[in-house]
Amino acid sequence: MLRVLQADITTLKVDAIVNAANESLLGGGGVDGAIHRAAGPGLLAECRKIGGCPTGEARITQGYNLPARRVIHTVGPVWHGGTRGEAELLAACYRNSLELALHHGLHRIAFPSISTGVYGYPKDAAARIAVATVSQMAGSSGFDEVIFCCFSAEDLAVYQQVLAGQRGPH
Ligand code: AR6
Repeated sequence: MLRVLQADITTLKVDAIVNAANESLLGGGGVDGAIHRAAGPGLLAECRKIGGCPTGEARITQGYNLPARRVIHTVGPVWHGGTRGEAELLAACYRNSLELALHHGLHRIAFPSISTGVYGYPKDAAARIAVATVSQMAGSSGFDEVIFCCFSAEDLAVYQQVLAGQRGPH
């Protein structure tokens, strides 16, 4: 089941929240900074041991002081105009994060809008990829709930529009 809501992802009590990280996995600004602040120093210590993550892939850690049990860290593409495989890499982030969740028996998972902040991916195009990729996978496998967690009212409106379009006029 797909859901969209407006919230701070660090407050969600789900099996796993997804972090829009960078390749170092050592923290940063945006949602990454918020997740590290809320989780506490244990998260950074575990991330250091992982030793980084290539763009499009995903890695899993514990949730430490977060209400979510686990954090799935994925690295979205930097937007360069769309000609450097950004769409495929963004889809891979969603796919690899969901595969990791399934592998660890995590059935309620929340995503932020990966790459649409500092990394500059156009919001509408990114939401279409997020919804299409998650619907393809979540439909056929054992997820109870996949949440698109929007930070702003503007992002919420974008996702609502994409989801409405996907459900179609029929
Ligand atoms: N809860 C949910 N969504 C949030 C939160 C929050 N607490 N805070 C921000 N967002 P960004 P990126 C939204 O920039 O574009 C970091 O420095 C935000 O409004 O966090 O993938 C990393 O270390 C936007 O919609 O991630 C990387 O260096 C979305 O999260 C780089 O930024 C993603 O924005 C990654 O850039």
